[in-house]
Amino acid sequence: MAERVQTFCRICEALCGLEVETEGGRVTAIRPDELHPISRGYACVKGTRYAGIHAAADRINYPMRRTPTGWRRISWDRALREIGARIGGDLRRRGPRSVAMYLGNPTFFNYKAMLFAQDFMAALGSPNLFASHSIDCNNKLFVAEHMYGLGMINPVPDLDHTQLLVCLGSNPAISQMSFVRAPNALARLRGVVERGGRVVTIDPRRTETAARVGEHLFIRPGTDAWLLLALAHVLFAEGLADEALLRRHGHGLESLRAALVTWTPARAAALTGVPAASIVALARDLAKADGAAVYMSTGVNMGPFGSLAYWITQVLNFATGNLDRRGGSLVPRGALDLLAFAGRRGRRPARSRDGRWRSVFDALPAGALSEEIDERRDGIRNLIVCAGDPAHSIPGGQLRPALERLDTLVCIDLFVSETASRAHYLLPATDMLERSDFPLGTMLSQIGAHVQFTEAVVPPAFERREEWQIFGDLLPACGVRPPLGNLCGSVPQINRWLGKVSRRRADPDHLLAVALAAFGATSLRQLRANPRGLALPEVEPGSFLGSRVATKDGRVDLAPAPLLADLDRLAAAEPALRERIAVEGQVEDGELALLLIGRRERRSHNSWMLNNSQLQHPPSNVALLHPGDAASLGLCEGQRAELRSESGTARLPVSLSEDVRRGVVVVPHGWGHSRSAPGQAVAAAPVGANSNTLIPGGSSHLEPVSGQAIMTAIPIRVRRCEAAEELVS
Ligand SMILES: Nc1nc2c(c(=O)[nH]1)N[C@H]1C(S)=C(S)[C@@H](COP(=O)(O)OP(=O)(O)OC[C@H]3O[C@@H](n4cnc5c(=O)[nH]c(N)nc54)[C@H](O)[C@@H]3O)O[C@H]1N2
Ligand SMILES: Nc1nc2c(c(=O)[nH]1)N[C@H]1C(S)=C(S)[C@@H](COP(=O)(O)OP(=O)(O)OC[C@H]3O[C@@H](n4cnc5c(=O)[nH]c(N)nc54)[C@H](O)[C@@H]3O)O[C@H]1N2
Ligand code: SF4
Ligand SMILES: [Mo]
Repeated sequence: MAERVQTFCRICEALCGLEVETEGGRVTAIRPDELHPISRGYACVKGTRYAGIHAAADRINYPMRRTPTGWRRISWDRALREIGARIGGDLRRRGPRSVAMYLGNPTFFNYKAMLFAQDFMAALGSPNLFASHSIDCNNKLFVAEHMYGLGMINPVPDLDHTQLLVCLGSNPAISQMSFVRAPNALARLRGVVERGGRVVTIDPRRTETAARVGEHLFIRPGTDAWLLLALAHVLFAEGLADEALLRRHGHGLESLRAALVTWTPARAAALTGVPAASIVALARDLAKADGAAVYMSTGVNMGPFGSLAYWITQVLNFATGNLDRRGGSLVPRGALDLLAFAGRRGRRPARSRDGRWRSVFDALPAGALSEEIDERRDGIRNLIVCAGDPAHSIPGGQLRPALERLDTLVCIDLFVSETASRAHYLLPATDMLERSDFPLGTMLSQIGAHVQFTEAVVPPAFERREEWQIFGDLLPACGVRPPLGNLCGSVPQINRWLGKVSRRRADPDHLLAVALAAFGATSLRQLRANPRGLALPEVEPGSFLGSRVATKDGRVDLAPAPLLADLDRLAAAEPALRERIAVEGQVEDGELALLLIGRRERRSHNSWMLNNSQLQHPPSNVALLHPGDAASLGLCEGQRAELRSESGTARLPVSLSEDVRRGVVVVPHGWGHSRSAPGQAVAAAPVGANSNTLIPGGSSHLEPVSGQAIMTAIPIRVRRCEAAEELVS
């Protein structure tokens, strides 16, 4: 008999409501949930075609061990025993630093995996936890820690009430944004304009968003910090900053004001390409608007000055009175008092072996991982990768040979990713339809407060297992006894007690029920009774400043020392940037110097949605160029160009578009999977190139303040391929 159940998508932060039809434990259809209170019938194709992931022919369904002749299926018992013996042996011989873990993006949409993975590493005593947030948003987490006292405090633009949204480095129409839960983000942006407000997109490309809503300003990639500083400069120079407010709820105002003096609109205009008059006008509009929000996302995070940019973004919102106000940016509370919860779970910051990098949000920079893998004392010898494809997603090619040097590489994944193709063991994970879940990782990104719990829609197929179980079983297999209170130990411990008196077994959802009872705005029982979730009280404007700022003195740090110091690096970058600008557009030896940026596509998702056979993908990714730049290279639509950087070379067909700023080339990420075949049959089929081949990696290419990998505004040289070369992919 067909059954319909409500759940929510956990591919991106929108968490759209889905309605899944099942028959006999099989998924027969996935539709947007028309009655969902937040997504209101919206869902994108990645969610509605998720059956192509759930039932993919090339899913990992059993534990596998690599042998000289290929993958061999083994039992779970044997896999855990063997991995435990290898890791446990190194732990005893070489110490805890010999074991590392990399958590990829889907981990943070999977509350059990996220918590158990962290506790697994804590039980080993290893500081070597790496995570995808350092190739995504480390700058935000770092700045939030310094300004607000906790990495998880990132004010969210109040899209449904704002009168002026300034959006830098984000393409909401395609991505649904980051650090914001806003399903159908484009409709919300249109709503701003329909209310008589404005949306200003600042991006080197007139994006799908900018083409559909509001106004657009082209900016030279990598220069946002100058623009933002100039906006702040105008506010203070013209007396538009609310200094009384800044003094009441912040400290460091004098240092901030002094630091802003030299960063004028004229200085910014020369480097950003945004006219000084536009900068001055925008600053005044921000001060005047009845609710304004400056928002930035990965296009700025991944730039060379992402931390400076996020700092000044916060300053702009605060100084215009728009932090903690309706129509400005608000700090949600979530269904679980995470700030209280986090205080209890806080781990001490870790350092990389050479002391150079400090952990941000509990993880060391992934861009430095390859350098930590070696035979030397304290070198990493064993790596567990959970829901990530670091070989594909981290810039540069350094990690691939480093993975080959490991004694043990274990991948817990759905597919044989580029990383997993190098593993010694593959462990089959459940997908989002096969497990219960609670949106812990995204809880503070949501203003219209709502929380949903989902049961597993179907039982795990084949021998797929949840990550929490794997970590819980692997720990004793490594010969490690978890300390009291460690999640990996507590569920098995409770079950040992329960086993004596009852047939019931505990799982992490029981612990969630306890956490909700202690810190929650609702209970798990109520959530289970309401499968479309529950509305919670709206976050009240005025509830953050003076009450929930988590710094020692309860006030916002307006001028954190590492950010003030980084202004010198910004100033020092100017001469080279000016030189670059002077020769922009000049062809030399048949080559043009351009800046590489990325983009996301509707049907792809980071490295892995090309595996979805239910989604039609074009045969290759393309390099987007302005027609003027293409003409100067003699390139026509569809012809192949060679792109070359200090780190690598890629050949791609070009596509011409007036929507791209001159001097810029755009290559979407997530393509070029040929290395991972066999195992990723679908993804390996389209050709294309991995943009990370062109982006230099390693710790010398990390933003020095936060350890965020620099992945946009990458200098490259582009030339037309000769006819013979066009045949080579
Ligand atoms: N050049 C360039 N590089 C980028 C980016 C870019 O824009 N340009 N974007 C960056 C960003 S924002 C991010 S977040 C990172 C992502 O970097 P990663 O997190 O390293 O990579 P993903 O592509 O998200 O890989 C996710 C993996 O998890 C698997 N998976 C999916 N669901 C599950 C699950 O439920 N359980 C388990 N165990 N596995 C699962 C998928 O099969 C896939 O192999 O990439 C970054 N890299
Ligand atoms: N369809 C789809 N949706 C996704 C994803 C996906 O892969 N596919 N990934 C998800 C993930 S993990 C994340 S983190 C979010 C990210 O969500 P967003 O941050 O919105 O990511 P993008 O859509 O890549 O938008 C980044 C924008 O920055 C611009 N940009 C590049 N360099 C610069 C610069 O120097 N300055 C400025 N001002 N702009 C610049 C690019 O042109 C691009 O339009 O999306 C999520 N949603
Ligand atoms: S926008 Fe698409 S991928 Fe993101 S949660 Fe909604 S359905 Fe899933
Ligand atoms: Mo991301």
